Amino acid sequence: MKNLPSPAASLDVQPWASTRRADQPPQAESGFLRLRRALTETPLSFLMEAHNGLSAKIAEEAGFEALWASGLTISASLGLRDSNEASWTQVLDVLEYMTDAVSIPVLVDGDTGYGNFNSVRRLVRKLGERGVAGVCIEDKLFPKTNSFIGEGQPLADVDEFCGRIRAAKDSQVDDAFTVVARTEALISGRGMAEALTRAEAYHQAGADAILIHSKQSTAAEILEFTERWARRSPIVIVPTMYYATPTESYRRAGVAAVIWANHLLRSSISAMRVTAARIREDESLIEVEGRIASVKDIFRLTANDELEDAERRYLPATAQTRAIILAASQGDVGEQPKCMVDIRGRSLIRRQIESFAASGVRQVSVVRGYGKAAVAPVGAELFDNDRFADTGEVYSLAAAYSRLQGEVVVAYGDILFRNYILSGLLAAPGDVVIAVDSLARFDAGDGRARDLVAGDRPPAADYLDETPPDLVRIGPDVAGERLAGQWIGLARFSAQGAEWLREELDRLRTEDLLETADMPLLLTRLAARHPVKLHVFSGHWLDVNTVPDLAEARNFT
Ligand code: SPV
Ligand code: MG
Repeated sequence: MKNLPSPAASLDVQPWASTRRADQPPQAESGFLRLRRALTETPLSFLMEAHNGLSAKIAEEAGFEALWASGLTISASLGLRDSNEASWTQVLDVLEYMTDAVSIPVLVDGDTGYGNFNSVRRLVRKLGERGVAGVCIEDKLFPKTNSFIGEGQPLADVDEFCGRIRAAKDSQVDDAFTVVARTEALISGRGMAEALTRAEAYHQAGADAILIHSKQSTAAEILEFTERWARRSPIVIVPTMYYATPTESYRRAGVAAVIWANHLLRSSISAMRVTAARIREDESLIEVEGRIASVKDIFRLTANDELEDAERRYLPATAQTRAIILAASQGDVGEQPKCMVDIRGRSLIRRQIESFAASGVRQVSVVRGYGKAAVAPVGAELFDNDRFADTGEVYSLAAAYSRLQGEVVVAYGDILFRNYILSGLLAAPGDVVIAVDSLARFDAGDGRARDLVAGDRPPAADYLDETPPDLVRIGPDVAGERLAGQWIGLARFSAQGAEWLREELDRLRTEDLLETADMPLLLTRLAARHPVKLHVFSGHWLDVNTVPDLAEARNFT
């Protein structure tokens, strides 16, 4: 330990520290530089273990400034031992998921460097190319064994290991890439003097920081090492075994960074065990549902809203359109909900979802109510109106209020229609457009038709007139020359129309009408404030409300 630079005079100043410019926000720096600063600047930094994209994200959200991509936990999360059973390129693939998921820098546990200086060179190049900010290599032999297994593990020859460090520094693709050299001298029982000698040799070989590891249950030997090291270069520690030592001791000792090396994986193992045992025991999810992260939380962690934004930017307009199918009522077709009746091998709702898909509408929300357990069509998002028995269609629509954004088609869950009707409705101009059959059909029972449409003028008889009337009202008692036909239970709302729709729902709620209102009332009220256009055609649709309707439907397809 001769010819060493003299230790820093003040405990508060790290001699290797650079000064961050006040006008330089950390986000503007590369990940390489941010990791380098985390390891070289006061105050003490904390690196959290992560082993995949999700755990990386969780650590970032918790506020950690950098991640430790642990060899132990990456291996374990793959179901493997910490003995280089995963190849380094497999580890590299995991790292890419992590760096993609977060913007904080990643220091990877590079074990021994996976071989000699030559393996280290390629490793460091590839890490840099994938945006991994630094690597830690340890003075052991490939294949490595975890530090907490056995005693007296063999160590690498000092000169050979220094060659690995120099090879790493010579191969870095960014000047700020960090190489941490880890000595296992204390772990392997070689004593303090050898630990210090090795650390000095690695420092001289170009290591940016020294990781001194210990498996004692107190920090005594770590604190002795740091005192004798006297801040020659940044020190990184891993207090897994001496976890009870107050963190303040590390600050006072001038430690640069603490690695919490495996705690996200270990906590997830505990949580998964509890959940698995509970579900196994109960044969039910009831006890666990409120205690575990929600599915929505998964969507948030994986930034689904960003995908929705991107869809708005990149997909054709209809792919962003959402269908909301109102399927809460029972109907008169027997015990099962009417949307689930079988029509030649496929349920009514499945056929409807397929019609939407055929017109490019692939985002479908279904509002269920009666017999909801039976209503779970694949690919549809589900909302529930559990008060289906004493509320109307509008109350069901309000259950999907959060989806009334952007272009939306609202459909009754009991109708079948030829695809051209929907395509025409999607292409029709207007912020609110309703599909109207000019051949209003009158119920065989009472001779009346529901949902008759009154326009603001008589429908044009002229083939060339392409401007259909605007809606005035929908009701059972429309007659005379303003009768434009029958609303079939399909309506399209542009983003603006959806906003009007939300406003109308808000008004109905304020007026205590939300529970009782039906769609004709809602559309009539909307028409009083905004233009509601008619898309008129003739026939080629039916609704399935009764057993005779069902027979007709089976002929229709
Ligand atoms: C790791 O997290 O893989 C480490 C730290 O190398 S330790 O398990 O303590 O060796
Ligand atoms: Mg390791």
